[in-house]
Amino acid sequence: RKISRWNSQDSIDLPPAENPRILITGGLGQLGVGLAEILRKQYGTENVILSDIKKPPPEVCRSGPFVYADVLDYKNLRELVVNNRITWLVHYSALLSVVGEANVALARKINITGLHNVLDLALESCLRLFVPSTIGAFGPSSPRDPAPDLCVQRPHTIYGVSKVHGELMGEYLHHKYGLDFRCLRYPGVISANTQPGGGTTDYAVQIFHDALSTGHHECYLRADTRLPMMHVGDCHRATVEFMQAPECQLSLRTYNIDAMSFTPEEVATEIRKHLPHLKVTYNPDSVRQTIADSWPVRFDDSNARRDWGWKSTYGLEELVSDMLSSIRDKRT
Ligand code: AKB
Repeated sequence: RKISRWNSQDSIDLPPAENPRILITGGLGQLGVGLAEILRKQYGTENVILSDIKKPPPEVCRSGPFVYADVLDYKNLRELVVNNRITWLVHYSALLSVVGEANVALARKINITGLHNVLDLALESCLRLFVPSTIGAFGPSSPRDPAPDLCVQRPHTIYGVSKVHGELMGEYLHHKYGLDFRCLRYPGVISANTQPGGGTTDYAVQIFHDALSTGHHECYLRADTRLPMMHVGDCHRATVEFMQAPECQLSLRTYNIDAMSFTPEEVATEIRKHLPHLKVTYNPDSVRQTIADSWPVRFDDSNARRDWGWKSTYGLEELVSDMLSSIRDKRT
């Protein structure tokens, strides 16, 4: 798409209106690289820029643009957005629940101050902004089975508090100034290729690696702790479909998305259908168990289904066979 300057014969290049230019913050966490891969297939490699404060591994460098971005540095972020003509921002920088409890001051800085920078920039530069929220945005006084989109949210972790703050700030700026803020509450996300970074649901990734290596998993949650979970493929698809949804279809700006709920015992039983010798011992850790006990056991995602057609594809059976075969493939 070319646009003529009114006073010159020159023309300047603009990205096609339907092709967003996307910046992903916190791109080297559990979700950034996979999401970038999908977005790059749809919108072109050069239109999706991954960023982080860490040095990327060579395969990430080979797969497309990567830049340094510190969400605490507003000028650095603004320069990236302006110089790269960014139109969508996916804000993945955050400290998760367990790491957050171990370092509250840092979690407050990254999850709240960093988010404020991103919100200001999105408003200033008219960006479509995606910020993930989580089952962790609920607390012991929320309805747990299922947790609806709109209900009491009084989380007891700094992670949850920062996520509720993000939901409310984004929605406020949407209502007051028209910011195109979009937020999905993710369940625990399970991926074979990337490690989660210090959350309460991490056991549900580790159990697969342990099942295939030592055959023994020591679980830090009780056997009957039920939590909402999702295969990373569903999580990426939900994010892309939600970002692409026309604004007129969105009756909310923050949606729950659901796929399945299981306990450690249930996932272990399903894994034993493939690996009968898996042994799981339970040694509940008080921090993680208390957090898990305050989170929903199931999500009500009927609004996402109705408004923009969300539908998960992986149940527990599909998740387990995919995880085992993907980890096996990576090991060979
Ligand atoms: C965590 O356990 O902290 C995260 C989450 C559910 O948001 N995986």
